[in-house]
Amino acid sequence: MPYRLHHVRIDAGEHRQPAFLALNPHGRIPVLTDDETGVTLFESAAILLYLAEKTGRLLPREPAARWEAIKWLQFHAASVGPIIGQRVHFELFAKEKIPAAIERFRNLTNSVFAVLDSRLAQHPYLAGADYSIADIAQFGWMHIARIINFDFSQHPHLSAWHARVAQRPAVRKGITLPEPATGA
Ligand SMILES: N[C@@H](CCC(=O)N[C@@H](CS)C(=O)NCC(=O)O)C(=O)O
Repeated sequence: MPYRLHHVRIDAGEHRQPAFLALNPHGRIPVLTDDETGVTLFESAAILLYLAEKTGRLLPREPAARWEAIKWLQFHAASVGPIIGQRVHFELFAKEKIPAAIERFRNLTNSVFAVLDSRLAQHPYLAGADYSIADIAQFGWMHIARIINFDFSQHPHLSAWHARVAQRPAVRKGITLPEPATGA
């Protein structure tokens, strides 16, 4: 689908400006606006469901597989994202290093890695046989985890899935966006 990408500069605080807060009062990326329908959305899981419904793609129609996809999409939104996000905060950014918080979110990260690994031991993709919006959602955090050395190499099925998804042409394009700032 044709789209226009707007790079919201978190480092410059653009996500705290009134123009952006009008789109997402919680001041977080991503946000989707659809000029065709006038729909504005925040929360990546809602955005993915919207795009899947609009295009009729990447969300199985058959009920069992469809609900598997939605379940794993929610697992991303409610568990994996917040847990890794808190680990990033306590381990990398918090000025005060709190050992109990660091240990808690390391343990929780390893626990969600293990859950994903066991699912992917049985199926090539999270919804089952086919790639879906559940994989797109999970890939985002898994890719960041790999980059910042939150190691999941001891989970072979999760690692193989990550490598498989990373090779998809649209994913390869997606991880290069937004393009590096030119300094302009
Ligand atoms: N649950 C939200 C999480 C969004 C989120 O936390 N985005 C981060 C970037 S990955 C952000 O905008 N952070 C800015 C901040 O925390 O000030 C989603 O899945 O869309």
